[in-house]
Amino acid sequence: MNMETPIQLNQENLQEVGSRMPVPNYGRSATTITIVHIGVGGFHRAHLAYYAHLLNGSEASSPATGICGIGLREGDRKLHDIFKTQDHLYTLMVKHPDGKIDAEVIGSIVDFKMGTSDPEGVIAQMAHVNTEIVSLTITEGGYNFNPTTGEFDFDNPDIQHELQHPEDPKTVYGFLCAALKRRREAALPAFTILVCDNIEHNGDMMRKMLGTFAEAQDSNLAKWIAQEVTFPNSMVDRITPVTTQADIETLAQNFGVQDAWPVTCEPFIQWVVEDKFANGRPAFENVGVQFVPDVGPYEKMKLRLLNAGHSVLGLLGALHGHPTINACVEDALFAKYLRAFLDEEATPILGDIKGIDLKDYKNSLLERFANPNIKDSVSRICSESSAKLPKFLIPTIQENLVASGSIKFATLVLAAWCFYSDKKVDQNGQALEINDAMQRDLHTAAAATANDPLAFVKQESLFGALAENARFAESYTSMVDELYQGADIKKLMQGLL
Ligand code: CS2
Repeated sequence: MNMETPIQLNQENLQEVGSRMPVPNYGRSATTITIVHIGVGGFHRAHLAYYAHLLNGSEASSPATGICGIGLREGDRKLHDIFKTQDHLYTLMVKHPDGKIDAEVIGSIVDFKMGTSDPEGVIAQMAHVNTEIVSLTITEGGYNFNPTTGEFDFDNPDIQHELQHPEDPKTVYGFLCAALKRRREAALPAFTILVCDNIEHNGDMMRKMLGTFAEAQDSNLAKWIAQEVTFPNSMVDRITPVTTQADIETLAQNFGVQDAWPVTCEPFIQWVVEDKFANGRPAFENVGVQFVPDVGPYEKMKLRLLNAGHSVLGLLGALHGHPTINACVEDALFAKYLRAFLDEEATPILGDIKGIDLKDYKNSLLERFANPNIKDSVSRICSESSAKLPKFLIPTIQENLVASGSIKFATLVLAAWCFYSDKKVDQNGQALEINDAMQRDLHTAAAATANDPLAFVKQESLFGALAENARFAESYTSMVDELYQGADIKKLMQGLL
């Protein structure tokens, strides 16, 4: 298909856009906002918002579920402004392995508010009588706790400000408490807080963090929250690469639609959630969401296999100079290495997961990673490694140390991460794109490797007491020594297989 003039995506043009790709078949103006979502990145738009859209399309008669997006950081303003011109419509481009792209306009997000400039609007939306759920994708590093102790970080100046000035919230905790306080005062039921980030026991973690914050701010409110709010644990899954200019152009050229910020993703989608909703929920089970009594085993499986597998490929791939995850698994050595890590280090400590064949799961992971059309950049995978590795990879090493299991495949990834943080170039001398909230600390610690080979892994907030374990220290030291002496990463990988 080659279109002459792409049509601008917005509500007014929706019918015309509908001649080029599927568009919402439900009345968007009649939706009821029952979900308020904090952190509207690509993942939310490919996942929860997509499920809500599917449900709306299948339930023509009942009121459609509307989502109000919330941005709590100035960086969210770009999407806020684009959404304004597009009536909160966006295109989801599902990329299949054979090169086919299914593009569809998603209509479930119907409003977007910025906490930085309209805090009252955000609180009022959460406190609205219709709000059933406040969901979150604020990234693994966004929950304000110490990764090794798991304790709430009261040193954050924004948190200190909110404790003194509950009426002027800045963080997710300040906003949630302000809104819950208002609901309690208005004798409205609480809402469910639904965390959709890759953290084991993500709901339990949130219950603890919000409880700690609320206790420090208003202990009566903390009691009410403990009794009334529910925090289902959930496992979320859909690979959602960063949108590129090329995606925007493909959409305009091949589909004839102008969308300033489409979202691309893989065909696979999964959401496993505990059915603990304080104030009702959409009938998500009708569109494939799995409700289970205990999501723990699913979360652990996904974090320790998929997310850890991504980090293994990402950090080793970055050093070698592979640009994407599919380029990594097209390299037979990387594919073999990944499989060895999954089979020999990640799987033994997972145990049995009821109803899941781990072999099938791993095979499907390799297929998903290999999707040549996805082009998921290793820079996305390596971004915020300081928030990811303590949840995805380091526990696997710690548990294998206790169980006398293999640690070598994961340990090389930590050595690669040190080299990556220190040198900031790949092994061909090409600059790496590094995004990490702890970038400076990581660099400083890594740069001390020449004097102390364990300097990087002595960062306790990330690695706990790992450096004190003799077996780990020996293995890591020899790997980091070889890397710093210029050994090729692929040779080191080969040597471990
Ligand atoms: C990735 C995840 O950020 C990462 O490192 O592993 O974003 C991953 O793509 C998603 O969790 C897939 O569901």
